[in-house]
Amino acid sequence: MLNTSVAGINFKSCVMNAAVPKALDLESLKVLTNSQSSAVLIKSCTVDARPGNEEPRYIEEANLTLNSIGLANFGYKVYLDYVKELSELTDKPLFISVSGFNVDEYVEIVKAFQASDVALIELNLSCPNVNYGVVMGYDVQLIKELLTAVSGLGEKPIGVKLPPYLNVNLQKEVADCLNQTEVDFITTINTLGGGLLIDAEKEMVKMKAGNGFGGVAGDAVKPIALGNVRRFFQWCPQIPIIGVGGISSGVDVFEFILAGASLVQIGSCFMREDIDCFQRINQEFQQIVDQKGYRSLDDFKGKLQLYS
Ligand code: RRO
Repeated sequence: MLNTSVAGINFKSCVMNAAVPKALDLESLKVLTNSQSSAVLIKSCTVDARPGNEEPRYIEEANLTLNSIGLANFGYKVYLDYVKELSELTDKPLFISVSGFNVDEYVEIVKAFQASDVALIELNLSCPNVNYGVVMGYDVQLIKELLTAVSGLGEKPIGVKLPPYLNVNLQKEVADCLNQTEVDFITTINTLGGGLLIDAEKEMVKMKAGNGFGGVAGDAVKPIALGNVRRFFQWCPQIPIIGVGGISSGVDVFEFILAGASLVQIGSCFMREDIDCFQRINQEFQQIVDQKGYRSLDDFKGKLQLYS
């Protein structure tokens, strides 16, 4: 399997889990340690425990998913204990995804995990389902303030999980801001917020949570994810990129790496297929790499060609 590295941390393959509801409780996380996911990422935690939104809060359709989980989690102190236990079970890199409702909350949680056994810290700036859908990653000033506040709290690499940018001007401003701050990796994209699914027969929204509104993921968002990866790769050449959004096959992984990703995360497909998806996707990806005769990721990473 082709290995990769992000911010000085090595991964045995390019495929890992995304921060989805199956990566929240200790049992599920233990199962992930025994899977072919090359890392274990724990879904976003906050200062205080949160029950999240009322069910149904996760809907699966043929080519997309919609969720409004509402940042359900046990509070970060519980995850500090999980990290201790998981680090004894696996040598895979452990990621913690961190969410806060203000800069001070991010600082409190980052400080705690800087003193833990996690390998990397992913700041979630893009949950579309809290704060009436107001997303931190759409506010360049706030991104700058947050990254300044969490820098210097420890040695572990800190990255940002960004929302999808449909406004290219804004994406360029964010890219410039990231180039000026100390950010060790970019994870792109979170779900596309403000989606709505309707049951025409019942004349009703399909999801109770979020009054029916939620984040869209799965196949339907893949072109947006690829576009966001590519633009950050071009605009932030020094920052490694973790691609996420609609990846469910080895070809998808290959496409994200061509676009510039160093590593990819699997979300909706992991929810649908469970941990077996990692082995299947790794195998499919390796087959493509072998057929093309590539020996390392650098042989093709970012080397997407223009149409000719
Ligand atoms: O928990 C959620 O509702 C959620 C989060 Br934190 C996120 O980052 N992205 C998403 O689609 N849902």
